[in-house]
Amino acid sequence: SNDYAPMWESLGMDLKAHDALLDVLGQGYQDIYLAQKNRPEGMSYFDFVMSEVHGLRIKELLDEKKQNRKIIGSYCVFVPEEIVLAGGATLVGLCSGADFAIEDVEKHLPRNTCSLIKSSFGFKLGRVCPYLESADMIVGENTCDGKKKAYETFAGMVDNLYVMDLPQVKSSQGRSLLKKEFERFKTAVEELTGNKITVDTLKEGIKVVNAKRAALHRLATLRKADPVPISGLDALLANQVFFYDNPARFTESVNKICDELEVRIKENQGVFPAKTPRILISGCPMAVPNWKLPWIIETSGAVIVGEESCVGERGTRNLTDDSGQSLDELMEAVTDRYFKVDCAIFTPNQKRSDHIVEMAKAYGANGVIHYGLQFCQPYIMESIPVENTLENLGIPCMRIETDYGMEDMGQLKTRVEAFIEQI
Ligand code: BJ8
Repeated sequence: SNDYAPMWESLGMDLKAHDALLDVLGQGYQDIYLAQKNRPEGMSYFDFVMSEVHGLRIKELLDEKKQNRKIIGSYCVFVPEEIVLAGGATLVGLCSGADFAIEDVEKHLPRNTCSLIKSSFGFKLGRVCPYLESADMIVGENTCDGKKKAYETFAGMVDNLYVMDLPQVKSSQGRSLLKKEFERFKTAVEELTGNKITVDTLKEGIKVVNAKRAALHRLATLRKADPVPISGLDALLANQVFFYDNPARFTESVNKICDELEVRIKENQGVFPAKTPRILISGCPMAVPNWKLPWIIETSGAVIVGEESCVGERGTRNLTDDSGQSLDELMEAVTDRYFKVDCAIFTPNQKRSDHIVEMAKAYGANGVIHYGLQFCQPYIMESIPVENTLENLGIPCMRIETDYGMEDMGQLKTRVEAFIEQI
């Protein structure tokens, strides 16, 4: 990895702190991922991607930049990759799943801020995220109050923050706000890249992103089998890499794993034995390297069969209609697609509960574990009606509130084990 030091240095990163981060990440990957048994061979691609997540992939992005291609970073699945690709730019996810520079962060943010927001600040303040440092534009969005207000402070730490407004209600006014914001974003992308977005480029962008999503749909469907052919940890990793990788290569790699899983299913081969208790995870997004809860679940006698999450099915389930003949028709289709995302910042948000029930049934889950990041009001508030809905239908549910710290590992494991025993 030392070969990349000059590259990281050129991005203004703190090499010492970054080395320490990579050590922790590498060790965590070893203990959590490589320690798993019966992994599909195709996962070796993702092992490689993860080992090069701050190396080769960054080099590729910097090579793109040399060719005058712009890099856009985002913290939310509401930022439409279709439009970014149509403008000839590349989108990367910036959400971070590990604590960093906490003391520094708490000079800028109240202590009772969710780990995800704190982590984003920590990676910036600690200068350890090469994606963030490579980005030509960083998109913030008015979602939860935490992020919305944090971006006001974040604007003083970076010089290229663009903030997208978002509706909170799924009304016709809400939809028209989203459409206008997507139009404004399209113009901003055009200005950044100097490329005019056309019917053809937008159609192509839609096709590329739809193909990525369709590959993940295929993977999700294969997890309905019993025994399950892939662990929840590995499926989560594919959903996480979705935000970083070259789109075409990602699609191809996921489809390759699916080919392998189809054979496994035919041969009745699983990653855990048949009849292993099946868990659906629902709630806040899990960004790399936030593998804590899935790891606990899958080392406690259960297997995760789905993620109702933005790093998962909530983020990828809908495709964008690419049949429009004019730019406006295509922009309408993009708007329609994103307007269906049932993030807990929306009120009311019945569709999300419906989707959780639908997923629990479709994947044959014996129980749902609701994952709420501490201090995340939208998801923790919503977890109570979600639990009520599920339990009224006889689907056991456990609500967990945690953060990126490791202090509660033992306690969580005890609770998860008790839940799995009872379902
Ligand atoms: S569309 S889920 S990616 S906003 S965990 S920062 S909600 S306090 S991440 Fe999200 Fe977009 Fe919604 Fe999806 Fe706030 Fe909660 Fe923290 Fe969160």
